[in-house]
Amino acid sequence: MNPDYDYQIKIVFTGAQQTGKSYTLNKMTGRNEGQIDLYVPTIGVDLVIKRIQVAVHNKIYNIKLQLWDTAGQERFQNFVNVYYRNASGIFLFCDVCKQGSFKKCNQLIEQIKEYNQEDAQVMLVGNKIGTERAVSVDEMVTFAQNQNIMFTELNTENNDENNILERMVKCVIHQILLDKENGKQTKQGDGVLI
Ligand SMILES: Nc1nc2c(ncn2[C@@H]2O[C@H](COP(=O)(O)OP(=O)(O)OP(=O)(O)O)[C@@H](O)[C@H]2O)c(=O)[nH]1
Ligand SMILES: [Mg+2]
Repeated sequence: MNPDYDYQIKIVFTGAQQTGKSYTLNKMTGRNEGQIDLYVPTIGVDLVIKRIQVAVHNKIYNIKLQLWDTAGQERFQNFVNVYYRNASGIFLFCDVCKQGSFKKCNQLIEQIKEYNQEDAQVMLVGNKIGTERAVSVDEMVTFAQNQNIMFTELNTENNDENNILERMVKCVIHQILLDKENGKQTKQGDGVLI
């Protein structure tokens, strides 16, 4: 039976605790509607499926997204690392009000490099803008440039979360198409990435 999607894409949300990973994912997917502001620490990982359509080079793609929400608490770190495997996209969250959460990105990016062999598209997300900030845009831009990853600031009050998701998915599809063009037999090139 043919699947009802063109690509299945795994995207992981990572970052220090309370950086707003689950909050953002809830807004993207409608999960836990009504209790979205409550802080309930993620225990281990959660999986949410979302289907979207995106246009790349004038073609519409049906995408099945596996969105993996991971725990930021240190005690889960080893457990979480395993989930970077086979991911095509990784959101690396930082709370712009907390320097500690930005420092943690140094550690997390090394773990991503170690556990993700697929060269996932990584996007640093400066979250909670609009509150008193402790991390400057310059610091985050420099980090993103040095690590050769994407960068965005996120204002969920403007419903920006779906824009960053679409941007991520488009980047992943571009990479899949590029790999195909170059005859690179990646898992992505097979059309299904789990
Ligand atoms: N002001 C503000 N608060 C936010 C924003 N995003 C999340 N929060 C709040 O931050 C707290 C933590 O959010 P979570 O999304 O649960 O944090 P998390 O990163 O999933 O944390 P762990 O699961 O422990 O790793 C919650 O109380 C949210 O309401 C934001 O953009 N602005
Ligand atoms: Mg969480």
